Amino acid sequence: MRQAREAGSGPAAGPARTSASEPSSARQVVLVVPVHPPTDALLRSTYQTHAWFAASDKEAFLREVVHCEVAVTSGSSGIRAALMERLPALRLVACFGVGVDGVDLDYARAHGIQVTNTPEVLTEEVADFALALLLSTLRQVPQADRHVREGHWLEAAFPLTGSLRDRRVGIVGMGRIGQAIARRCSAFGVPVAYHGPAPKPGLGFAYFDSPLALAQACDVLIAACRGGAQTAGLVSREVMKALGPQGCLINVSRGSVVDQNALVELLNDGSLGCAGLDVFDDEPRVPAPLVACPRVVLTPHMASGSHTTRAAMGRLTLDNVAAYMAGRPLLTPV
Ligand code: 8YV
Repeated sequence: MRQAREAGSGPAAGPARTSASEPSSARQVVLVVPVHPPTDALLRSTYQTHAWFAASDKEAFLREVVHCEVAVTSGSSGIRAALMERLPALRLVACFGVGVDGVDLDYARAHGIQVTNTPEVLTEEVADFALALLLSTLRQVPQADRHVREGHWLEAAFPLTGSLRDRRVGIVGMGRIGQAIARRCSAFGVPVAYHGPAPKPGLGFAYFDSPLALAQACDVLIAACRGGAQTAGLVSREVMKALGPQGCLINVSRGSVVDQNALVELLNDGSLGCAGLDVFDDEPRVPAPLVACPRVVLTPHMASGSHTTRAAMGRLTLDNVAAYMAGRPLLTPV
């Protein structure tokens, strides 16, 4: 088993790991999945990179990167323990994204592999997007756009829509993103309540100790919690039923948080009013019944996907890699 190192210690701080006969491990990076192209270009121009996702001969690839200490991946894909096991020199996994549910953190911890993510730089963007999705879903903005484009306005007025007025919003997950969503909802004049592992003193919003109790008190539910085993299925069939036929579910968290099969059934039988979804169980595959459902707004996991925010995420990812390479403390260790 590899030895755990002190947080932030990169090759410059550690004992010499290479000899003349060994290929140098310094300035080499494994790219696990494709990330933001400008960040990818910066990584490729700064380091010797090895793209796992593009390697046709995986065994030859693993021999080539046997001394690589750094891997870069996305928040949504992470890196599986099975791959970490095959990278014996791995010391840093730098995630382009705030979520690290795709990284086997227990494995990383047990093997002295540090993990970084990109918190804060995407908080406001994701919260903006949650509100965009909420208003688009309730007011049926994409459906109305299609009505105009397809010439139906010439035949009939667009039907009246639901509204954010008189709604009570429940937020599942009151971390940085949940709080940024709550601030926006307050500015829109709608009351907010929340559920999380524990109440957060000083926020001034009502706390409910289960998603079901929250859904019973609200008619809009916004999932903004982290993904992973702890939150899998948190928005269950019962929770969505409690939102009711006028209820609205928004998900900017992870597909795993919502029981997707139950969601489809409840939308189709009218037990749940509408949904706005940026994340899905098996991305980029979206079940046909969701695609066919007229009361759903679907977006391709893009809440953080603006030029500005993805560039900031890229800078932070690169800064973490550079800190590791220089033996400095990591900026945003998980
Ligand atoms: C990104 C995300 O879409 O931050 C996260 O956890 O899921 C997103 O912001 C993703 O990391 C980009 O690949």
